[in-house]
Amino acid sequence: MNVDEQVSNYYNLLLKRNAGEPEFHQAVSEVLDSLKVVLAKDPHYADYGLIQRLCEPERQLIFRVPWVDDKGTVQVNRGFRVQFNSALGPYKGGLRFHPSVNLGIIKFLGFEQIFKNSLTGLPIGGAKGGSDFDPKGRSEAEIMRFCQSFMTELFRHIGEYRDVPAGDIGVGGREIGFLFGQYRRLVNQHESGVLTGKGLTWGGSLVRTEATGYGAVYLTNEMMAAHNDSLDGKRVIVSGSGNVAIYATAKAQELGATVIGFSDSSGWVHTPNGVDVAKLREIKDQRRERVSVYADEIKDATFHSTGSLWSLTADVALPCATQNELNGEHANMLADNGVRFVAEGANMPSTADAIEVFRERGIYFAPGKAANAGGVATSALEMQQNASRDSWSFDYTDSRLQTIMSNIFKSIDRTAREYGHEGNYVVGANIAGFRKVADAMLAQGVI
Ligand code: NDP
Ligand code: 2IT
Repeated sequence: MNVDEQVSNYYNLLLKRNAGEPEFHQAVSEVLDSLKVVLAKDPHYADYGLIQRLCEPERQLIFRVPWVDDKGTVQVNRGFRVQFNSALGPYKGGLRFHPSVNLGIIKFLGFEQIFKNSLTGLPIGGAKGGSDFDPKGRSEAEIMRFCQSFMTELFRHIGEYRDVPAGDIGVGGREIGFLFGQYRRLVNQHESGVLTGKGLTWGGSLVRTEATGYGAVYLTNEMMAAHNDSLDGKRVIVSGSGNVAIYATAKAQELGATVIGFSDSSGWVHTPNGVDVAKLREIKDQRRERVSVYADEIKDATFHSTGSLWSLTADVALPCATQNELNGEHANMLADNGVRFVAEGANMPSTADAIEVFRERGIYFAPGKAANAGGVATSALEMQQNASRDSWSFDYTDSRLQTIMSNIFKSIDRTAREYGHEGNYVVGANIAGFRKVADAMLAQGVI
């Protein structure tokens, strides 16, 4: 059997056993495609059912999350934690609270997390969790009661050496606080290493809040430098306006770029003269309002509820909102309007079609598992600080993050060349992430 047949057998079996989970299929399909060249060169990576084991989570938890809303009505949500792979270290990955969450989405995110965490070079396995709870329009008291109920089941499955959740869409510092409080109460221990993204006075790390956005821009800068370019003076499109988008915007502008647009699920804002980051933070982080409010309050900004953010003329695009937000048509618009570099702050924001267009049209593309790894890497730095009961300065932690992002770029660039796909950072990231996990799994036997 040749490698193509071998890989399509794995994939067809996966489709059959995981029906109705298109995002999970998409994430696995991209990785398996990249692995063909690895299996052709080193067939031992198919030994001992390695690929089948890699695609099957070690453990999948689904649980009921009942809570009482402000009107006294009982609400029932569904909670998930998919503990995908712990060959390199304790399970690690965020929690997402969004009405679209289902098992397939958590599996795609957990699967991506394995390779991302491997690329950081730090000892962390891959996991993801969350709930179909919709925080929009909920009071703070409702969010607290939901978090407490969610943790009342999750607590028995996590721990400093077992599984360390963090934030993702809909889960930021406030939610991590409510989750940590309930965990601490249930186990009667101040086990700070059980969650990351904590507040600075109770075990959190400086730079964790900024890390994903900053890291994505550090990696973009490395990728641009490798092609004799830089962010200085460039026009950048950033999608989303949450944690990742805000700090990607801040760092890109600090490095001399102008961020000319951002968005949320209600529409997008054109900011031809750049973004007032303090204002955006105030509107999104503190007031928790929609992006149109930014355009109401800032003179040069205009809000658009139709059309596409991706139609702006720019040099760089950083999708930082959610999966599959950028399709083939959008990718063509970007190419037509001058974009030469794309880096994914979000997880899998580009569809398979979009990635194909980037490749055909010569756009350099850094996939999420490399470009947004700065968040989880800084979570691992938070774990190091918790383990040593220490806290590091902002500058020291930021310099560690910069080194990690630089090493990730070097590793994906080198690996792409090694396998004959120079400049294809999708192949580079998938293979570099895979090899380390695969070697660990082979060394540890069939488990
Ligand atoms: P936030 O909840 O802070 O912000 C999410 C942003 O994306 C909001 O602007 C939101 O708009 C928008 N968005 C979410 N879902 C949709 C949707 N279905 N359609 C359109 N817009 C949407 O989340 P983060 O910034 O933390 O996460 C953004 C992305 O980055 C996600 O893909 C996440 O997995 C990824 N990521 C996050 C990391 C982290 O450390 N936080 C680390 C690595 C990756 P609205 O408010 O209207 O919903
Ligand atoms: O997708 C991600 O890498 C995250 N949401 C961050 C995970 C973490 O454990 O910090």
